[in-house]
Amino acid sequence: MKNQNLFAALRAAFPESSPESSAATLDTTAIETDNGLTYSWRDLERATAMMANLLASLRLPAGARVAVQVEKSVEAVMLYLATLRAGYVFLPLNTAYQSAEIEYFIGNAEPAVVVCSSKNFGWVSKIAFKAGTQNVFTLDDDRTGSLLARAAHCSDQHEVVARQADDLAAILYTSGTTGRSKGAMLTHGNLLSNALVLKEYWGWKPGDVLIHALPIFHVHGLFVALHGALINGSKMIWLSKFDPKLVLQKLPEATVFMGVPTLYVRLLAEPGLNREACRNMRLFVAGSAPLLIETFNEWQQRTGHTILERYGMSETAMLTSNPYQGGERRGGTVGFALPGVSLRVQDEAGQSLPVGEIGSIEVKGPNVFKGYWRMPEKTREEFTADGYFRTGDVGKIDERGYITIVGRSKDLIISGGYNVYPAEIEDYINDMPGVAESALVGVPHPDFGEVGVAVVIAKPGATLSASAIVAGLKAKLANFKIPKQCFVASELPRNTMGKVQKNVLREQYKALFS
Ligand code: MLC
Ligand code: AMP
Repeated sequence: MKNQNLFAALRAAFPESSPESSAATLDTTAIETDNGLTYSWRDLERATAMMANLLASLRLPAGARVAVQVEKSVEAVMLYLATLRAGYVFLPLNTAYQSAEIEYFIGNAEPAVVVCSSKNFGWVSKIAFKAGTQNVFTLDDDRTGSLLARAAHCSDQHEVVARQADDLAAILYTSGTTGRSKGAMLTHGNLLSNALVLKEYWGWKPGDVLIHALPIFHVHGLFVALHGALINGSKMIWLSKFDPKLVLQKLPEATVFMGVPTLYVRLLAEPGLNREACRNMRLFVAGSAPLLIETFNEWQQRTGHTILERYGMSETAMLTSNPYQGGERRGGTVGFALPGVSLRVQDEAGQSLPVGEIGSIEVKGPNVFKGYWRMPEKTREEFTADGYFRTGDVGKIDERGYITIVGRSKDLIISGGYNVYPAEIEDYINDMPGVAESALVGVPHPDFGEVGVAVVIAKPGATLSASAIVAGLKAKLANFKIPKQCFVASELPRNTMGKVQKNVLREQYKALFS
């Protein structure tokens, strides 16, 4: 049977093997970085082989997880590709996560290998060794660290390990509305099918150049953008961090850009963003959070380009997309279900709803994940009897088939494209001395789209300080999870059942940042 390893499919698109790009060879540029480095396809081929050989030399058990919390760099991409190549499972972690968060992920996933920044080696290795991890390496964004030092001694020849479509390629932690984060298990088949569909649907072609400006620990930057360029044998302009001025400067050299809505908002604030700057661009993709219609319209006016909005999840990769060609890209909608994806809108009784009616979005397809890591119960709960995954998003389908997301049934705030789970933040606040209870709600924000605002109630006789609560959270949680405002109030609004009315709080604070 053909090797279904995702890496094998990506490598097959490297220029030398591609009949479409006869001018390109393995020695042409695959990645150009913002600090002046260039990497050829041959560099990717060799370095991933060396790192894969290093992983193989560790004699890891089948299905071993390689957990990685490092700054964005080309070497970090190589490590991701090498993990696939060697047949292991990649587990990316947001660099903003602090020790309590990392302790949970490492304890839950039990990775055989952990790779971290050298500045974090002290505390990360302590957590890892305690959890039974035997191999902890460092990797920094200046091409230093023990991982590269060790890989430098390994052979640059490596045969891609055979994997079946159903074998795990990655685990992405995504939090739940209750309880702790869940690891979404994505297979080689999930990721490859999605990459191939998007290559076709978004019209990737020879000569395309992608500006990669997203973090590489979530679906958007790690899979959609990266796989898109690699499976098309396309060059990437690699930005270690999103910087609107730098993107603007690089736009004339590029044809494709992908971003969360905040990136578009920040680019629009640049006076130099105009048609001329976008003259060679072919495609702007937005997703991970709702794109405001104002942003969509202003982008069209300023650049002459219509942003293509799509919709996805960690559990499913990409689900829907506005059309690239042969149809209108409609602002405020996320387009159509991608080829191979079945999407339906259901009522509470599990019946499909007619056109225009609002209900729960459920999906099925080769892109839908295998389940939550070591949580069979939770996995069963999130799938219907006929195999559809419950996204937790609420939406409708219009008469032309365009899907609009109108809200979420899951209690989730999406801030600048990052997910913040109120239950997690509330748990931390509720554990603080003198706190009786708390509620975190999402309110509109001009830059991040939505941000968290905390309302905290003191125990009788206790005095609370909002700034002390925020400081307490900062010491424990990733920075993007910190509420942008915190209020100490006398009570929380409740319905007759005693349930906190978060909608009332959202209404109360909706103009806080306008
Ligand atoms: C940073 N900050 C945020 C934040 N990012 N606050 C809320 N939400 C965010 N997303 C805060 C920090 O806490 C800090 O606050 C201050 O802003 C500056 O931090 P920074 O790191 O310098 O910020 P910046 O570099 O400007 O980052 C903003 C950003 C980044 C928009 C570039 O958040 C980002 O890259 N977002 C993209 C996330 C993404 O890739 N999502 C895809 C998920 S995949 P303080 O107070 O400490 O100074 C997915 C599926 C799908 O959802 O469909 O794609
Ligand atoms: P994550 O768990 O980080 O993968 O986030 C997935 C969630 O992001 C989805 O369930 C949606 O709620 C949201 N999302 C992704 N793309 C879009 C979009 N284009 N519009 C609105 N919400 C989106």
